[in-house]
Parts: sequence; structure tokens; C-alpha cells
Amino acid sequence: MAPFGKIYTYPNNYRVQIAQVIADINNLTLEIPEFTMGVTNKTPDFLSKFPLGKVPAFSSADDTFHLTEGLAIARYIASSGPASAQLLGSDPKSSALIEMWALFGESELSSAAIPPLLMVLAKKIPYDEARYNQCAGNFERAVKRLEVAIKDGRKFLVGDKLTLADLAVLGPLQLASKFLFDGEMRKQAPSVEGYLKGLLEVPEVKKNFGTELTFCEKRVQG
Ligand SMILES: N[C@@H](CCC(=O)N[C@@H](CS)C(=O)NCC(=O)O)C(=O)O
Repeated sequence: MAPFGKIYTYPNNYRVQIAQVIADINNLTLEIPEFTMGVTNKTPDFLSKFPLGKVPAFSSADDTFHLTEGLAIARYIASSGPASAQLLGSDPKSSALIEMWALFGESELSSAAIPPLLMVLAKKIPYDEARYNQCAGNFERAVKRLEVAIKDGRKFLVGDKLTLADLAVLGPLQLASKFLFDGEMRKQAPSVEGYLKGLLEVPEVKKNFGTELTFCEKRVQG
């Protein structure tokens, strides 16, 4: 099958893994071209299509349509195939709930997990204890909010099938499980681990995220 489009990215970018799960569910194929961070995204050709120079960056098969922002890319791929109603909602309330969780994934989970990641794993910014603790506190608060939604044992956040909502929280949570979402936080949100493991049983999720969820026992600090 001809690819639906290309996504430029570095490996294991959860925003791209989300798009790949969605493409698989919609029977669409995505090409992941050769990409070197700091090189490919600085070329005049890349910047002419994606002026911010950030990834993920999507280009349609005919290279006339360009998109950035992981959530916009995910939504575009979701709405371009037969599983659109499942992934994005089939009525105003379910669509709004899916949107709520998608934004929650970005603004509450990712934005709290990424500064600590840059401090202690990527070591791209200096360790700042006060900022780290504030982010960890925000992350824990968000995880507790998620716990409220799933503590009745539900498998999916909205309805009875996988939607963008689940993928948008899975991405940052599986990333944070390596360095921030530690044993102490998991005690505060005991249903989350089982919920995430359940998501990984969905074949398209397993294929793109892998089966392993490695939770750290103690968060990594500077
Ligand atoms: N809000 C964007 C964030 C994209 C982003 O920050 N990408 C980073 C890598 S995780 C990047 O490409 N940075 C390169 C740069 O800042 O030059 C999204 O959700 O897709």
C-alpha cells in the first residue's frame, strides 16, 4: 500500500508511536524517513515546510500538506480512515471527553514529565531541585486524577474501545515510568499500572509501544 504520508522523528518518540498505532488501526501506512536530530531538522528544505524545526513533523504522500504538533498529526491520521469514530468519538460528548484527555496528556502529564527528563536523563538542562519537585508534584496530581477515572476497573477512558484519549495518556506515562512515575506514586494511583498493561494488550499498541513497561522503583533525581 502506498504510504499515507511521512513522519520525521528520532526513534521511540511517543508522539509518533501514538500516530503509528492510529495508522495501523486505520489500515494506513506511514513512512519514517532517515532523520538525524539537529541536522535534518535544520536543513532549508525541512525548515521551509516546518519552520519551527521540531519533530514530529508530518508530510502528506504528495508533499503538499505539512503538519506539526503530535496531537494534530494523530487527529489527522485518525480522521482519515474507517476507525475515525472509534478513535475520535462518534457524538459531541464522547469527542469532547477524548479531547479533554488528549489535552490532559499534553498539558498535565507531558509538561510535568519533560523538564525532569531533560534534567536527569537527557541532561540537556541543569538540575533545579525546586522545579523538579514542582513538576513531580504536578505529575503526581495528574496521575491521581487518572486514577479517579479508571479505579472502577474500566479498560478505556472513553467508551469500550481504545481511543486517542488512552494513547495520549499512555505516551507520557510509559516515558515517565522509566524515571519519575515511581513506586511511591504508583501507591497513590494503584489502578494505573494495570490500566496501562491492559492498553498494551491491544495488538496495534503492543506492536508500536512494545510489551514491556518498566517502572522505576525510585524516581531519578539530580
Ligand atoms: N508541542 C510539540 C512538541 C514538539 C517538540 O518539542 N519536539 C522536540 C523534540 S521532543 C524538538 O523537535 N526539539 C527540537 C528543537 O527544539 O530544536 C508536539 O506536541 O509535537
